[in-house]
Amino acid sequence: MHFDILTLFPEMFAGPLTASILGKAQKSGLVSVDVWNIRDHALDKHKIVDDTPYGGGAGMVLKVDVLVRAIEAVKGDSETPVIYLSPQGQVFNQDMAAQLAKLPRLILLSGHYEEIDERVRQHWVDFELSIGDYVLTGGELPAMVVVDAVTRLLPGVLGDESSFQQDSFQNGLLDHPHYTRPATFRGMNVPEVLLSGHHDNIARYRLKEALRRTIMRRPDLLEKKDLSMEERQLLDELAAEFSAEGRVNTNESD
Ligand code: 9WO
Repeated sequence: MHFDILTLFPEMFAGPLTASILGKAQKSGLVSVDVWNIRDHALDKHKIVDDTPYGGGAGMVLKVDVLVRAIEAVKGDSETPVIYLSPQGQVFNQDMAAQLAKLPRLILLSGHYEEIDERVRQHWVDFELSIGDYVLTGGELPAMVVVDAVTRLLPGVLGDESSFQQDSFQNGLLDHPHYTRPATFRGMNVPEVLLSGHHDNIARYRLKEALRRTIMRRPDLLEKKDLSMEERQLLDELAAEFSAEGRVNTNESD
């Protein structure tokens, strides 16, 4: 997988892309990233990339000619999709990350402070993605979020033990609780079942706790999900627990 990132602040990308898993994935050749400076495509002697908006108003607008030169220089005659990171895009999620991970190459366009000329959006941008409903100073951090979310899905990037967890999120539930030693800390115990070595019971406990978390914190995720027989049964058990609690959550595990 190859990412081309177009930005006015290439230096913002140095740390996050070279550290940890993203750094390793690049070293091992599973992913490559080129960061390009949009300003290199400004042709005047002051390297101007923006101008005042037609119709007046606050802010500046990134110039169509500069942006199109930058996009065309990177894209060449390839069919690589151009993704613009903006609060006005479709909200990015795990399913989109999985779709993007199937592609050989992506061009990510980050604006900074200013909006882009609408003609770029209409004729050169294929998808507009938002990472959530808030405004940042630019699309650089969102571009890094997309690179991170997509890269970890590429075969070979994560170890084998992690792929189960990925399945667990991709089955549309929040993750179950995790514990490690000691089994007792200041009187707080790890749930018995996790110490039992009984793998079926452990899997069932984890699925139930994943369902509990999802229903308590993100009921919207459950509404979208197709439930298995086991999941329906566990949800019935949880509903019985909730009514026994008289709608007050006294469960120790949450
Ligand atoms: C800047 C500005 C200045 C004066 C008046 C109005 C203004 N609006 C903006 C503005 O919205 N700037 C954005 C900054 C332009 C596009 C790039 N920027 C951006 C991207 N902020 N937040 C994102 C973003 C991208 C993806 N997901 C979440 C947030």
